[in-house]
Amino acid sequence: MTGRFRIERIEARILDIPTIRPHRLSFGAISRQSPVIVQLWLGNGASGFGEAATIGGPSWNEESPEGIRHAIEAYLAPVLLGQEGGCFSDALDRMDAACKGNAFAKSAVEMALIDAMARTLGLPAWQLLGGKRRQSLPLAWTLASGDVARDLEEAQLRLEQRRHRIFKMKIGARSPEDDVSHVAQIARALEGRATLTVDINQAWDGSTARRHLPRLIDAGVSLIEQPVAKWNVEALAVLSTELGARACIMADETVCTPQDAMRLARAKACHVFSLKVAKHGGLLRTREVAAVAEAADIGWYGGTMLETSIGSAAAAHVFSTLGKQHHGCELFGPQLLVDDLVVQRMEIRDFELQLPDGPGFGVDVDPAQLDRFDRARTGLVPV
Ligand code: MUC
Ligand code: MG
Repeated sequence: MTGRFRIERIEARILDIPTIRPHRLSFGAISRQSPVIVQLWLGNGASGFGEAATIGGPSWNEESPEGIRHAIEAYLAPVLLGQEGGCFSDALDRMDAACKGNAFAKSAVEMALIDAMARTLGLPAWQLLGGKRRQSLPLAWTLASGDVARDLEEAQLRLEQRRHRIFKMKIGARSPEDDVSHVAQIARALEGRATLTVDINQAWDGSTARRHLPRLIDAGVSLIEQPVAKWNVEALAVLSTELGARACIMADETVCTPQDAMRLARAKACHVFSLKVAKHGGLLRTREVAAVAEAADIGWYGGTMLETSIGSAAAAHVFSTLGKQHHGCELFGPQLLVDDLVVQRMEIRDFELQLPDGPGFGVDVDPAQLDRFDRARTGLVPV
């Protein structure tokens, strides 16, 4: 080994970036994102960036920005330093041997490694991930202000700008009756012009979901994400059977590992997987989960953890390599943040996100923006 591609240095920092408006989910509202940004250098001086974003600290799942950074610095970086950069699967094995779980932390490191290798080879990352099959994907926007008038104003503007015509509504914080009424008002106002989906983020039990989901479908909702707790595969299976002719049930929190994917497929518990690079533990494992979906005749959706343009572009690269049975993507994180970390954002044209085709993930990080939002400089400002 010449040392050219040896992994030389790995750094992780936490940034705090405010959102353009409070983003309300079933488990709370967020007013900032705190992505962990990883930079990884190879022996030849080339470097790449990775990102792991959580939603509401450790509210969405077990990992928090502080825990992710600690796992990277204390356990993941030490087992990779000095190793051959091009051996991606070996790097995953080493990280797994050193550290159980911690999928988000591993994904940020693997992302930075793949970006660094692709950049030093002068290739877009999709070339190291099986090759692209598409240049763009329909892009959803999430309506989560909690207010019907504000949600409608956002939706109208995005339709006029030809940016989004798939709208996902985050529900589950209020009573199911209030949620149904909120969604129905939006559905009536957008009828014939947009596709509507809902994400309940595990808030309902099985019987609440059986009672209220048909009313959401009557209102015009066609894709229903994670209505029940992540462990409740049995309820997902019942809902998929009962509602399958009229709408699709999508698993999000329930589907993290390839083994989760197998379990859902065997139980016929959903029609779609929401794929997210962070929860699967990286780009290669996202492809493994997608392979189970394809083999089981389950569709996929390009999910987000509201990453900046670094993590969103990485996700766009792996999504570009996947099969045809998709429901678009929601890589809108950069637009929800007051500012971004890259020189130029990915283009959105004719309701589709365009794949950035330059070297690595095709976006160039602005170091001044990293410094501007770095928690080590700003301190953690309460919001
Ligand atoms: C989730 O559970 O899907 C993604 C988009 C959004 O608005 O919230 C997230 C998390
Ligand atoms: Mg979700």
